[in-house]
Amino acid sequence: MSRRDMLAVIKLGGSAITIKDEIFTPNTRVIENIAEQLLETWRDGWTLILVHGGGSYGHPIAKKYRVMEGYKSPRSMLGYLETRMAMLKLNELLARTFVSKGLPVVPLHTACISVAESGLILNFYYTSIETALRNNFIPLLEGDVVLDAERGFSIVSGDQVVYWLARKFKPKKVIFGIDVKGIYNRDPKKHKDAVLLKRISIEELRRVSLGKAYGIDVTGGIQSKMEYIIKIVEGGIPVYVGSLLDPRVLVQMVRGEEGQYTIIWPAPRRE
Ligand code: IP8
Repeated sequence: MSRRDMLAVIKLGGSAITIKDEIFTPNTRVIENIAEQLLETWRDGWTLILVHGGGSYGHPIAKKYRVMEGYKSPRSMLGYLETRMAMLKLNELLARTFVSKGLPVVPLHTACISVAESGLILNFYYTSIETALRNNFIPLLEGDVVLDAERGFSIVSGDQVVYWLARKFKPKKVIFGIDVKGIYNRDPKKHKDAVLLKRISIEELRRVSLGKAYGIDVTGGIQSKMEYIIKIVEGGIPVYVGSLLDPRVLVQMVRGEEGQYTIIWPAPRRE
């Protein structure tokens, strides 16, 4: 079996791993549970690449200093650094929890292995990730503030990072862990009768909604997430979307077991 057959790229959404409206507050219970679930999949033999979002660490600081607009003044440089430090803090917290549970994660900060142009990744230094994988580490990347050839610096979402990783490594599956059960026929945060769609095509995905981003989101929230999901599925890779607040769904998604989550399946290829 090739590495690709057991490779999963997993996004750990900021709204699940942090308390989104309380600045610098991790959701410790959820993070510990994620570590336990990841350990089970690791023991099953899965190769993992992890990417986490900003939640109440990166987003409020980036918004305060308008970091997404790039370099404007020396104060904006301070904003870049503050945001970077906030993301480092969250990344370290995750790494320490994961390592304490026995997962050999290696933080590979997106800011150090990529350069952007107008907010879009231009170069990605994959060699670090390849070398980490070859040595049985679990790379841990993040949505980050990245040096930008046009704007000085800009924010690259974890979803964009996941897309680049999927393009390069062609994993068996990409998983987006979020704070709702998956993709619904209507916005579940507004409509009580919204129905979870368990298996859908890209065409159906284009017609439905994950619900509006909750709290501060400087990287385009749900709309931008949908666009990256569509691009990944168009590349022939199934995307799983499910809740990290549920204690078992992450394991179920990695193993492909029955559960309450959504799979967006690529169209069968015509030879
Ligand atoms: O939460 C954004 O990553 P995301 C990271 O995946 C920063 O959109 C720096 C706000």
